[in-house]
Amino acid sequence: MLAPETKNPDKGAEKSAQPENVARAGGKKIDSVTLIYVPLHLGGSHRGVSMGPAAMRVAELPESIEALGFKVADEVDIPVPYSVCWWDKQSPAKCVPEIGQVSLDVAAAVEKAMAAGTIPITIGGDHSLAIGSIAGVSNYYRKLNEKWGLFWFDAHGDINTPESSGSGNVHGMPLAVSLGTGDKRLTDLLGYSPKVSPNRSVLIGIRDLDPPERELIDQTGITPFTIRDIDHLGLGRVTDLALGACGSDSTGLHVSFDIDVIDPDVAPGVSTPSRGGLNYRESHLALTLLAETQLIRSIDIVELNPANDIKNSTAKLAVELILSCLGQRIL
Ligand SMILES: [Mn+2]
Repeated sequence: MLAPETKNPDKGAEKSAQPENVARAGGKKIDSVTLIYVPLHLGGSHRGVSMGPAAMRVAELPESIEALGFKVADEVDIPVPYSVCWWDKQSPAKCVPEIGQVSLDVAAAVEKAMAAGTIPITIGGDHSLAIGSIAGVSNYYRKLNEKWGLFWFDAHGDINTPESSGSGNVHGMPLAVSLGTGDKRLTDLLGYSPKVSPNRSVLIGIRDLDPPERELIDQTGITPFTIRDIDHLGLGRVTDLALGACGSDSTGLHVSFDIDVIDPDVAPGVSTPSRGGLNYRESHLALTLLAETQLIRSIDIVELNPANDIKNSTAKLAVELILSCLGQRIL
């Protein structure tokens, strides 16, 4: 049996507590995160997602991050109106003014966290929160005049427009909004659009698309990797190809991870489950490979719905996935 690490002072002295595979800012290893909790349910018709942040706290997210060797520099709770909102005259999309306000708050918190040299981890809540987090990330790099890439993991395209969407739910539109297509009150947040270039954006794990979304993926020019591509090539190869598609000169990567990209047998606590998703190991592998690039600079983890979960198991998995993003290694 191997001796416990505490009985081997040499090993302890050589190894820092913090994993090596972490993002750097200006060549310096980042040693802290900011947790941004967004109990946003207005983008979909599933109120249970508003309990996501609480479930992540119950699953000991802050404690687990600190045990990995990071400081939790700050925990921010973004206020979300809990009233019912609906369509307005300007758009077939629902709750646009309310989501716009939450997006501004999220964008400000994310940008501030990055400027402070921490990794913002935005915890949902439904995927419409990515309109705000990506706006914040975009504004951060824009001021530095640096290039960055977007990794969007999802069972769905999230690339609907108000016109193509059957439901009007904004959580089916945030990728389109970030690429500059959709309700102007959302695309033009912070005064410019698009927030991210399609040439540096990839969509991974898709298997459940609305018919117009196929065309929209084609029109926007984002690089898609379907679940069929993952079956055929393996997730390792797909990740390599995706990194190539994001551009080798990117300073950082934003990971927007919708938990429904994972198979519902493994992650039942989501709003819109879709069979045939990533298995447990694949979901970790994707994030571990990205962590090894030392480029993950900001993270969203979204669509956790504790009302559908079994004994908080999906929240616990989401905590583990964040640790993989932060460079947790087996050896
Ligand atoms: Mn999504």
